[in-house]
Amino acid sequence: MRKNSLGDRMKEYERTSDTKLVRRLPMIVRLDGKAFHSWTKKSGCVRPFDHTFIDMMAGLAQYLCENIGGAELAYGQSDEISILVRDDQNIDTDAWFDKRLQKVVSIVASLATYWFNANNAFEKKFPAFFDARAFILPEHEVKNYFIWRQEDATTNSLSMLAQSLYRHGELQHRKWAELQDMCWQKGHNWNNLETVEKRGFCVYRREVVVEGRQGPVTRLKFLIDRDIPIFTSPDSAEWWSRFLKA
Ligand SMILES: Nc1nc2c(ncn2[C@@H]2O[C@H](COP(=O)(O)OP(=O)(O)OP(=O)(O)O)[C@@H](O)[C@H]2O)c(=O)[nH]1
Ligand SMILES: [Mg+2]
Repeated sequence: MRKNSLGDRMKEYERTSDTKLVRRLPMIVRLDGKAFHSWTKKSGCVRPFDHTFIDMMAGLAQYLCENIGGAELAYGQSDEISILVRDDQNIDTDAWFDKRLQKVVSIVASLATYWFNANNAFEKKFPAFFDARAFILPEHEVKNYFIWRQEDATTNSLSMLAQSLYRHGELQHRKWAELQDMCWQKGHNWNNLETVEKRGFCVYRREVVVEGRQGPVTRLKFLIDRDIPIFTSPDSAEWWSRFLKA
């Protein structure tokens, strides 16, 4: 074959944009609903927290964990889901799609878009789309990443509650305690919201007993946890230990 044939030249163009993330380091994949401010409105989502929508997002997180090789933990809040993916379980563990960035993000976004639309539980079914990004980070930042997203969830949660009770102009430049107080004045104590409304949900493997051929057997399955701890709390250290390397 002639060197520098048309195919070689085109493959070279492709190859230079085919980024691979570093092996054996934790990878985070985050997806986010595209223009969900309008999608939730058109679909008739209840404000401030719509449990049909939250259940769809939690079901989506479970589906993604089951379909992303190496997924260990998913954390969801609002219209976003972050997934911790590992490829360092054993010395010969393969990385999902070789950690090729374009493959990973395009497949995750299409898996999400497929599942979410196929399982849309609203009466008015508007098409929904997701973007996805993936990156690696040092082991000691894994927990901090999830703390960052959970703090965002908590701030959003109080804003969502306040926005459902007051006009936009009344809420500008208000501090956390002021917003809480304003909600309380209208009979809504933010502290008494459900955990999933205040800080999101997780999906991770837990033991379940299933019926095998020779009686009940224990299996590990990805399940939704709607009662997750505050990630910065010292009490959550044991909960975290199942996802973090020593
Ligand atoms: N009514 C209702 N809306 C929600 C709920 N959860 C999330 N949303 C909406 O989803 C939006 C998600 O915010 P963003 O992801 O920042 O904004 P976006 O409109 O999706 O825009 P892009 O992500 O940049 O495409 C929120 O601003 C809310 O409007 C819910 O439980 N009920
Ligand atoms: Mg969005």
